[in-house]
Amino acid sequence: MKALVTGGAGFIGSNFVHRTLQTRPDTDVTVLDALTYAGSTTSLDGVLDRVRFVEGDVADAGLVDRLVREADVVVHFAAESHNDNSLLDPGPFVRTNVVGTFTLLEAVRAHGVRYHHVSTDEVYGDLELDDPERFTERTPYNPSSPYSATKAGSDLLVRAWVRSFGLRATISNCSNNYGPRQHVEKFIPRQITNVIDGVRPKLYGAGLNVRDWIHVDDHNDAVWAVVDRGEAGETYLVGADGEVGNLEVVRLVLELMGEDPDGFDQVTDRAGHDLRYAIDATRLRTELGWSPHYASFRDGLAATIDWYRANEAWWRPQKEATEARYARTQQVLGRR
Ligand code: NAD
Ligand code: TDX
Repeated sequence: MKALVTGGAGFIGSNFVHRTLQTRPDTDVTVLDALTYAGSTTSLDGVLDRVRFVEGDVADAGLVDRLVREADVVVHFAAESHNDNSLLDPGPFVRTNVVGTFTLLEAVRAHGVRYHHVSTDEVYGDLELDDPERFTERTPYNPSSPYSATKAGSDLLVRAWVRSFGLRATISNCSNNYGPRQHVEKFIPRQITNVIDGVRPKLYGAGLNVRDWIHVDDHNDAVWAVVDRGEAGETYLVGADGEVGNLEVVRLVLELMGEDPDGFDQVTDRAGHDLRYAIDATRLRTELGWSPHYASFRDGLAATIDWYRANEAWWRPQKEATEARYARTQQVLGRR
C-alpha cells in the first residue's frame, strides 16, 4: 500500500511512520511536511532511508495533486497544533488547518483516493468536571480556541466533501497524546525538560483542568484500525480512559524524576482554557476491535521521561525559542 503521510516529521506523524514501518513493513511511505518550527527530520532518524521525504506545504495545490495522485491512501496529520500559539497568532492555523485540508480534499476528490483525517476531541469544546456524559461521535461541535475552531472547520469540510462528492473519507478525533518526540512546547515534555534543566514546572492556574491521556502508539494503532476497517464517511473517537488532572500530572512528573512533588510554579492561566476533555471510545472498541496497549499512564509517563533523558540532542534545539515564546505569552496575558 502506498501511503501519503502529511505532517510525518511532527510528533504523532513521525511516530506513525516509525510504527507503520515496524508493524506493516510492506507499506510504501511518502511523507509531506513543511518542516515548520514543529517538524524535524531528526524525528525520522532510523527510518529516513526507508521513506520518500518531500518538504512542502499541504496548501500547495500543484505539489499536493502530484503526490495524492500516486497514493492509495492519504493520512493527514499536518497541522498547526498548539493552542497557546493560536492565541498569539491565529493566521497560520487558518491557512494550514483549513486551507491545507481543503487543498488535500480537492486532490483526493480528483483522484478518487482514500483519505483519513486526523483530528482532535477539542472540536467538542469542554465538559464540566462532574459531567456524567463523555464526548461521543454524536456530541455537537463547540470549539473554544482558534486552534480547535480551525480543526472543527477542517472536520466539517471533510464531512461536506463526503456528502457532496462521495469521498471515501474517515475522521478520527483523539484525546491528548503523550510519548516520544513531542515538541517541548506541549505540557508533559515542557515539564520533563524543565526538570532536567533544574527549572520548576509551570502549571496554568490551579491545575484543575482534566485531560484524557493516551499513548501516541495507541492513537496510531487506532488510525490504522480506522483506515483498514472504518466505514467511509464515518467518524471514530479515540481515547483510552486516561483522565488525569493537570495538578496530578505535574506532581507525577516530579515524583517520577526524583523531585519534590510540590516543586512547581503556578502561572497565569491560558485564556479561554478548556476545563475537561473525556472520550467515550465505545464505537472504536466494539465496531473496529481496537484496544490500547498502554494500560497505565504512570508506566507510559515513566517511559516517556526516560526517552527525554536519553534524547537531549533531539529536544535541546527547541527549548530556548519555546521558553522565549512562553515569556512573551505571559507578558501579553499579564497586560490584560
Ligand atoms: P505537531 O505540531 O507535533 O506536528 C505537526 C507537523 O505538521 C509538523 O511536522 C509540521 O512541520 C507539519 N506542518 C505544519 N504545517 C504544515 C503545512 N502547512 N504543510 C505541511 N506540513 C505542515 O502536531 P501533532 O501533535 O503531531 O498533531 C498531529 C495531528 O494530530 C494534528 O492534526 C492535530 O490536530 C492532531 N491531534 C493531536 C493531538 C495531540 O495531543 N498532540 C491529539 C489529537 C489530535
Ligand atoms: O506549561 C503548561 N502548563 C499547563 O498547565 C502547558 C504547556 C500546558 N498546561 C496545561 C494546559 C492544558 O490544560 O496542560 C494541559 C495540556 O496542555 P497542552 O499540552 O498545550 O495540550 P492541550 O491544549 O490540551 O491540546 C493538546 O491536546 C489536543 C494538543 O496540543 C492538541 O494538538 C490536541 O488537539
